Amino acid sequence: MSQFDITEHSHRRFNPLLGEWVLVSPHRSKRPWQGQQESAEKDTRPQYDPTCYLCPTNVRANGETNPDYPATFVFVNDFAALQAESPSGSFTKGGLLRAEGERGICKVICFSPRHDLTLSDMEVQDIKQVVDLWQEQYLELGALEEIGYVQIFENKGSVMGSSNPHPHGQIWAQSSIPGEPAKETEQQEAYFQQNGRSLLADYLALELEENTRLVVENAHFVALVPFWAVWPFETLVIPRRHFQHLGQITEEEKFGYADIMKRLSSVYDKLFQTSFPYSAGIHQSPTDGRDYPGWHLHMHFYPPLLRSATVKKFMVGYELMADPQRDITPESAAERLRGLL
Ligand code: H2U
Ligand code: ZN
Repeated sequence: MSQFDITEHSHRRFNPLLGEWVLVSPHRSKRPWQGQQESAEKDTRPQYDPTCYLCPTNVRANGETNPDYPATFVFVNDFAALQAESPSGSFTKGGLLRAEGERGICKVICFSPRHDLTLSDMEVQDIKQVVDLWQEQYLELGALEEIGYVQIFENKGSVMGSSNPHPHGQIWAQSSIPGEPAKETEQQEAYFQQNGRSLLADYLALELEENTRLVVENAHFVALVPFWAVWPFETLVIPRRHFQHLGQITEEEKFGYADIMKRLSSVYDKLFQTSFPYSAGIHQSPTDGRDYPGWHLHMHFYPPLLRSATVKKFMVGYELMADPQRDITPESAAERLRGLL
């Protein structure tokens, strides 16, 4: 038998942020494809769409009129999945049937008044204002007694379930800490307790040394395809400085963040010559009043596209039943993205 080669042979990779494994099958990326093709999204949108519920001056589903906002705009989601006034309480039976009331606040954030833009088209100066708003919202919502965690995210493209092409994201803030950030909390705090350093700072140092999975970087942030990536062109955006949450980011770092967002989304758009769909989200420390010295803020980009604007990756079969799996290696995905800079 030949010697184990990570670029050729099936292997499992460990995700230290979640404490979970991913199956990587590099040889399998050569298989033919005759399955479903997603239709590519045509991008010919007007600057202002009179039927868009996010454009300035338009009326939303609940009858409210959006102001004529010049930059960003935030409002409470008219169809919120979580409500602040929801009664607390719990239900249990036999230890196996368990339910707990969950309170929260859901908001929608418009990144720009322009209906036709996405983050990749926006000026760094304007994206920085989105970062300002994320910071303000994290601090405002996180300060509320009943809020233990604030999730900021963006669904981009109809294939990711976005209901509207107007550039926007969402915030769901809730009383408990949901699954993914709870796992990341456990892993990061355990690592910090053991090593006295941040897991992601140590990981970033390794990646800078290996220099095979980096995509774009500037003085404050690095975007890379993580060693344990599940989605074909998944990336992780990590600030070079170890800080827990957006309340601690400096003005200069905010510009660095905006610059990385612009450059990364531009590279993504070039990959399959399409407005690249993804779900992206910021993970940062919980706001339940506890101290989380190990937490290192970061952002995940999970794009579903695999080999063209029309062929996406499915999470089915083995992945639903066992572990996530990928064919093209994170190293080759990073190389392809870097080549588009
Ligand atoms: P998505 O495109 O990611 O679904 O986000 C849009 C959100 O906007 C969605 O959660 C809300 C939906 O509930 N919405 C309003 O709050 N008001 C409206 O008039 C329509 C949609
Ligand atoms: Zn619009």
